[in-house]
Parts: sequence; C-alpha cells; structure tokens
Amino acid sequence: MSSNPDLLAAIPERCEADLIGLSRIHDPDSEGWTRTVFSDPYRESREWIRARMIDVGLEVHPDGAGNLVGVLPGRNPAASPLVTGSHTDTVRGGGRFDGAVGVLGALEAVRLLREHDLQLDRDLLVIDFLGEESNEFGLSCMGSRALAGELSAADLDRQDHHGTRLGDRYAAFGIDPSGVLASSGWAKTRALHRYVELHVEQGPLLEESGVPIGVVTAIAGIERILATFTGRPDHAGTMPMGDRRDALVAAAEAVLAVRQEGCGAPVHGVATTSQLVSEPGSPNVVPGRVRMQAEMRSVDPGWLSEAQRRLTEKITLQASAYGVDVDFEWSHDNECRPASPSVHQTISSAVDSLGIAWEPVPSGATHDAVHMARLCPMGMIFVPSQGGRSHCPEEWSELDHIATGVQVLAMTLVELDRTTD
Ligand code: HGY
Ligand code: MN
Ligand code: MN
Repeated sequence: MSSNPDLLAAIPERCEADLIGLSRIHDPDSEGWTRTVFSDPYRESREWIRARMIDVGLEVHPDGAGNLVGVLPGRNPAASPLVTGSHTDTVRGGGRFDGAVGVLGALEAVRLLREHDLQLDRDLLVIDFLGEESNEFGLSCMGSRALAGELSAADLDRQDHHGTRLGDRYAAFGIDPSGVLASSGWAKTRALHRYVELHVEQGPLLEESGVPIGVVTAIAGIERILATFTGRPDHAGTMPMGDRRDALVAAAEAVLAVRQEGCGAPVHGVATTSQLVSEPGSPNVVPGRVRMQAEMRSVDPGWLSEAQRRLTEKITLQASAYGVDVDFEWSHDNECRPASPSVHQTISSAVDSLGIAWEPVPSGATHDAVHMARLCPMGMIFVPSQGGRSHCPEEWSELDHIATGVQVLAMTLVELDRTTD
C-alpha cells in the first residue's frame, strides 16, 4: 500500500470525528465514560457503530452471540477470511480509547483500502465484540468467547448480585440466549485466516521509550481469587485484643501479601486486590467474616501458577496466627496467549517499511485477541497511552499515534491477505 500523503492526511480527522462521535454516547450520570454491556448507552452505541460500518461499505451481520460483524467482501469468498476488531463497551468510569481505537481504527483501515482501490483476496471481517470488559457475572470477552466456542450453558446460568441470570440479560438486550449457544463457535465452522487487533497499550512502556508503535509479544494470563476469611464476631468494646479472631485484620495482611507477590515477579507479573467486604460491618462488632476479591496476571504461566500456590500458603498461615480460617475460590479468566510469530513479523515489517520505530511489548491487559487466538494466528498493534493510564477518564492517546496505528493495521491486513498458509 503506497503511503500516499494526501490520503493518509485524512486519517487523523476522520478518526477524531469517529472517536468524538462514539464518546458522546455514555451514561451521563457516571463520571468519565461508562458504556457497560447490556446498558442503554451500550445499546445506543451499537446502533451508532452499525451505522458507521454501513457508511464505510461493510455488509453488517449481527451474529447470534451479539457481536456486530461487518464484512468487506474479497475477490475470493471461498478463501478463509481475515479478521480485525475490538470492543466498544467500557468499564464504569472508563475512558474514550480502550477498545474504541480498535473498532474505529478498523473502520478507517477499510476506508483506506477502498480509497487505495485495494480489494483484498479474502473477505475482511470487522467485529465489534460484545462485552469485552469483565462484568458483574465475572465473565470478560463474552462475544469473542462465544465466537470461539468457549461460552457454555453454565455461563448463561451465572448470576449477578441481584440474582439475575446472564442468559436473561442477553434476552432483555434482544439477543436470544439459545442463539448465543447455537451460534457459539460459528467461526470454528469457517476457518479464519488471521486476526489482528489495534489497541491502546493501557500501560507506560511505549511512552517511556518514546516509541509510537508496540507489537505485542504475548497477552497475560489472569487468575482471580475470591477468599473468604472466617473469624468470630465479638463485642468490640469488651473482647481483649489478644483473644480476638478478627477476620478483617487477617484479610488486611492478605492484601499486603497479594501486593508483595505482584512486586516480586521476575518477568511481567502483577497482583491486585480490588475488594474487601467485611461483615457485619458495624463499628462495635469485631469483623467475623471478610470476602476478598483479587487477581494475578502474568505473561509467564510458570510464575502465575507458582504465585497462586505461594499466596494460598502464605495467606492461610498468616490468618491462622489470628485464629482465622480462609477458603479460596480461584477462577481462571484466560490463559497466557503468545502472539503468532508470523503475524508479529508481518506487523513489525509494516512498521519498518514506514521507517517508524517500534518495540515488542507484553500485554498486561486482556483482549478479545486471547480468544480469537484459539481460531487462527493472532497479532496485536499497540499505540501509546498517556501516562500509561487507562480504565479511567484521564485515558488519552494522541491522534497521530492512532493514525499511525491505523496505517500499520491496513498495511498488515494487505500483507496477511497475500499469505497462503
Ligand atoms: O481486564 C482487562 O485487562 C481488559 O481491559 N478487559
Ligand atoms: Mn480493551
Ligand atoms: Mn478494558
């Protein structure tokens, strides 16, 4: 693809217009940008995305799993298709770039292909995946899991803290739950060729090295912990300190143990406690029970499983010193997934041909790419996040970086289209 300066000059303006357009659709009562899955703002934003897909000439087919699938027909419909995309749902109080850059950047890449009269041999699928962010059902990447055949009937029976089933939330959103399972794995029936996702880094590595493009080496695996500390409720005014079985003190030590484990990771590894729920929560009662929610991530699967074992031992031992018992429920969110070396090579060659610097980066954030990697060789392109911030209103990426990322995405798709294996 020639780097025709006139055409490429259009990218920043169009991407900016699309990012502004999408960021107008969010929950007005929540700070930052909130477009959580199944919410009204999310419903509105999907209609907006569908219209943008049609504007750029895609044939839009919502698949049975709630993903919005735009198809750019290739010359050879029998060939296995290329796939790109991301998500447009957000965390609560999130930002304007996480996920949006990948979906809107893919639309811009389609515009560039058309403006350069570049018809691909293969169909190109542009997907806005349903519900990438982790939600109250404890399930992230719902759309890409379904597409990869990883969503089960048991998942649809998951309940939120109101007791509502996930399947019923699909139905209330207008997606037939039986269709979600029936369509699940549709991509397994039609072999996919390659998957590439453009995304903001959501971390500080690219900004620190002053490099505009990251080529992802691997996406971190995630293990989540729900630990229940059982002590003994007592009168806070009369029970001597040495005789207490204070569940919250034991949990507080566990929070520090989680942090210590994360800080000790030799490669990329992090650990975060996100919630402590103390019962009964009255000021005059020694906490009898505490539930702690935490997670660990690493691109090093060996470290991740060892860290789980160490943390379980350490927290149990520490709690016993306070006469507090601990039960652990570990939930596996996703495997650590290396990017395909050949797709990594294609992306980095595209960046080299533009004479732009790039660096290999791990992704501590998870993405739909983790599940798409089950279906075909996967790669990801990162652009810098200002201050490494994300999942917050301050999330920001420079338009010229996004435009470069779009150009690299378009060039990568053209190259991958030519690969045959
Ligand atoms: O949790 C994540 O890493 C992603 O932002 N959903
Ligand atoms: Mn994301
Ligand atoms: Mn996110």
